[in-house]
Amino acid sequence: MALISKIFVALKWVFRQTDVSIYDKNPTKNKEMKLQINKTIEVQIRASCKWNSTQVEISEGEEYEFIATGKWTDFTITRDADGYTNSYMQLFDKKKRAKQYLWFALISSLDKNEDKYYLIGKNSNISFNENGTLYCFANDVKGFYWNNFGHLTLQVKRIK
Ligand SMILES: [Ca+2]
Repeated sequence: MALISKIFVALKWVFRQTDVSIYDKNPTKNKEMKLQINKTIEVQIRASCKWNSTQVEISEGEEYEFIATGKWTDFTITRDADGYTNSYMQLFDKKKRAKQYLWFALISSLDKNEDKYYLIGKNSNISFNENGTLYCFANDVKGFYWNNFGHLTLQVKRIK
């Protein structure tokens, strides 16, 4: 058991070294910005990060198109932004952050609001009726981000 936990600590370290987002390297550049209509930006959403800031500032009445590519890994299960479930994980459904959505589905929130989550998944259009900075995360239990690896690439396009 001790050996297994050492292996995971080592794995976690390796992934941290190889999967560092640009935000970690440039914390001073972490400034919010407004997207113009029809403009697209691309951001990395890390599986091990509870709140990935996209830096996109959203205002009430705006609509965005999201396209997420790539795969990320929950412990041993590698999936895309639409997430997954299975009979074992269903036992813990009540513990995940956005209970109504699948495990490891790509979820967003404005200003880290934990009372209102938006499902992004692989592809979606969302109209927002509130203001705030867009944050994203892999749907998981709060204390279990340590065994998450990899990242998705998310394109955020303002369409209205
Ligand atoms: Ca996990």
